[in-house]
Amino acid sequence: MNQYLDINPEVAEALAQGKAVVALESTIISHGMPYPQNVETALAVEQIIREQGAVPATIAILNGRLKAGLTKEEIEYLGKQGQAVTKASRRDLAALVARGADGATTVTTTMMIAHMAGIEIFATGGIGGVHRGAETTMDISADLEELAQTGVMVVCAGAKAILDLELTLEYLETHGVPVLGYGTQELPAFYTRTSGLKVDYQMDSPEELASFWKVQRELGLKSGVLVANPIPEEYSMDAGAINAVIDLAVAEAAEKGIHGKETTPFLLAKVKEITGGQSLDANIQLVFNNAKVAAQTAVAYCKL
Ligand code: PSU
Ligand code: MN
Repeated sequence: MNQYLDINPEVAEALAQGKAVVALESTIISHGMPYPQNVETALAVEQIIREQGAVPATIAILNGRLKAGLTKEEIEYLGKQGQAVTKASRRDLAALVARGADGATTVTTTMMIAHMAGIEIFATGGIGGVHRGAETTMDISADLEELAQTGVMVVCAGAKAILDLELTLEYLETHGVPVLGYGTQELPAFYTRTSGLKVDYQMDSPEELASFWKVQRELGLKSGVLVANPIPEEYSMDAGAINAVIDLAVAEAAEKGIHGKETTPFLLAKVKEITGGQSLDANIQLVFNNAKVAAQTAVAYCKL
């Protein structure tokens, strides 16, 4: 057992008994949404996972400990800290642990810690990817590299059009990461159900996803898999309107010289600022929807 890892007792018991567990990230809490909606959403997501018969494990780094499963108080703490907490990617892990510091885990570090704990299914909102203009900035999220090397199924609502979605798919293809559309042939673009880009395979039920995952593991394929689950129709946004907002945000980031790990939080905050509450509502609903599919898949996977 990893000496730096604390598995919450409820999560540890579920894993020991072969029960369904779903990992959740914490950057979405600290950097992805404002307080108090971030805490309310994080707790509601855990509840949705429980209702499906699985155990939630929200992941973070607290006082230098890698945590798989947080208490309500710990979620509340991260939500209140917001952007004051370090956004922890792969390269931050050792420094934060060595210093006994806190870190909110991105998709990358959530996958890493989930994998250390033996959790194979993870639900989130959107992943990082290849940024627009990456041919000159080289800004490619570590999330894609993690998907290439860590065996965790990530259920998301696609990726935001703040990214170059076409290049993001190319990158995943090169690295052998399967992209599965849940009930769709198209890659959803977070706020919208379509992007005009095709996924590799359409899967229509949690059982189908679970069977796929079992084979992927048994074949010894070490990579993760990306499940792209479209936002429910009733919460989806108008593509023209949201894309115009995203274009403004991307232009402002370039003008201000925003780069590195600040880029994604800057773009997310800008989009939220311009669209007001509407994008936040959509964001919350799609996370709920992903949590449900991930939990149902985890339950189906345990039965195989
Ligand atoms: N995209 C979103 N919401 C998010 C993130 C991305 O729509 O909250 C967060 C996730 O934690 C993701 C991280 O792993 O940003 C990616 O950051 P970067 O692009 O710097 O790799
Ligand atoms: Mn980046």
